[in-house]
Amino acid sequence: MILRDVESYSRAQLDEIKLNKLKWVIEWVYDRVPFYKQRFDKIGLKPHHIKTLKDIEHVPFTTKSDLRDNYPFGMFAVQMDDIVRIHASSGTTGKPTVVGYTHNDIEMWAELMARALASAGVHKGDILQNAYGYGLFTGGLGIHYGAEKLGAAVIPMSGGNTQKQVMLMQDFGTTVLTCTPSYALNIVEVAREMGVGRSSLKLKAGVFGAEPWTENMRKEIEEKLEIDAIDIYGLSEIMGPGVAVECLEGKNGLHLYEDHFLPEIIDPEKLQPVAYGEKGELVITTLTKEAIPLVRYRTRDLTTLNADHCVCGRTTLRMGRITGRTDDMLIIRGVNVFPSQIESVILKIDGVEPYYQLIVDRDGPLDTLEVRVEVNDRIPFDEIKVLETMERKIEHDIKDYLGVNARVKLVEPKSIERSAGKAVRVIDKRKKQ
Ligand code: DLL
Repeated sequence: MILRDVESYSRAQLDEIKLNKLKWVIEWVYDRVPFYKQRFDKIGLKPHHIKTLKDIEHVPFTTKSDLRDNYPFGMFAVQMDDIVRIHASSGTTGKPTVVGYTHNDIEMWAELMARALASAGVHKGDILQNAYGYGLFTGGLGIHYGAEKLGAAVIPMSGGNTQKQVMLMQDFGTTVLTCTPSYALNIVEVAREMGVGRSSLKLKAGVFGAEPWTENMRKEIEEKLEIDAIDIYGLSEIMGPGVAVECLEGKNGLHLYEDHFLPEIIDPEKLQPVAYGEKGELVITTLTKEAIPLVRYRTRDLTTLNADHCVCGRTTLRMGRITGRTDDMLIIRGVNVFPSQIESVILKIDGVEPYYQLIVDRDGPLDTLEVRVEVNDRIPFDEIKVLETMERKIEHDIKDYLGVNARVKLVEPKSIERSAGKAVRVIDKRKKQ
């Protein structure tokens, strides 16, 4: 295990680093980004007012719509000739969110991604098959640069072309797979169809993220692939993958790189900070980014932070698994439902596969929720009685756990569309009405 010194600093040392960098970034954005200057001037905030870490609470939040309003480059803090890379994340509607990187930003990102992969147990000598999408999405290139920096051999496969993924995994002796958790399952399925057994693969670990997944999903992937499945988190606005990652030793929360990012958890309604351990929305201030530094960026991701001791020796704050996004929350007849909660219920049931979709609709004034789940091929799909019994059982468990009435519909193996990137879990028909 390789630990950078900074990863095992005392809280006081980490706080000192963070405070110095916080002062730097506040001044950097005030001097260079008109958006921030106007925001700060409006409330009389000057960079020298930031004297302690707690002073961050006086700084206004930044949101995704601020990025959209300043599309494409209005939030950049450097001249365009200092930009060496541009990425963008596509939203469901309208223009994408655009981010830029200076040469130093790319270096920093590669370094953090190398640290993240090392934390997942990857090292020089590993053969890493990178099945995150290459392109405007940050997953592909983000992982790629980090893996090279670490000295691993990267296979830049990108997402899709699943049979070839399996073939190369076998022929090249891939030891580490990086992709979304839903795509990892898709690869497992195709490997089985191709008759490729586990014994012909050298895979030992997977570094999975970019979409919410549950502990039950981790179990499923680890059992099917006989690997360690590590959770990695990030978002384009803040950098891309590598903002936080689990360690191989603990696999219990994601260490957040506090020497580069200042995290807070807030109550998304009251907009006030909450205590360690309490769930809320993750807010991040970048501490070292030059091209597009963001101050108090509201990620919309729901999680917790804790400062508990970790077996790996890292002292940085750990973030809980992301349970959903504030904008992914479905409200079904007044009950708040996150797709990940449904996932954790259905994956406990024997005979179903981890492929599911939630269809939300309206029946007159009432919301309806249909949960489509695939059965595995051991369930006789023509025996209606068996299916009905299973459906009622899952409906009961969902009601019990979430307090919501759902209609469960078991569907045939392989009938739910597979994804090579982020899985589409929700079809909300109400939005089209
Ligand atoms: O998904 C960056 C990334 C690439 C992360 C590869 C990890 C691996 P975006 O496309 O901007 O960037 O989407 C960011 O995805 O705000 C979360 O809602 C979600 N997300 C990312 N990682 C996780 C994770 C990349 N480990 C958005 N668990 C974020 C749950 C995640 N959700």
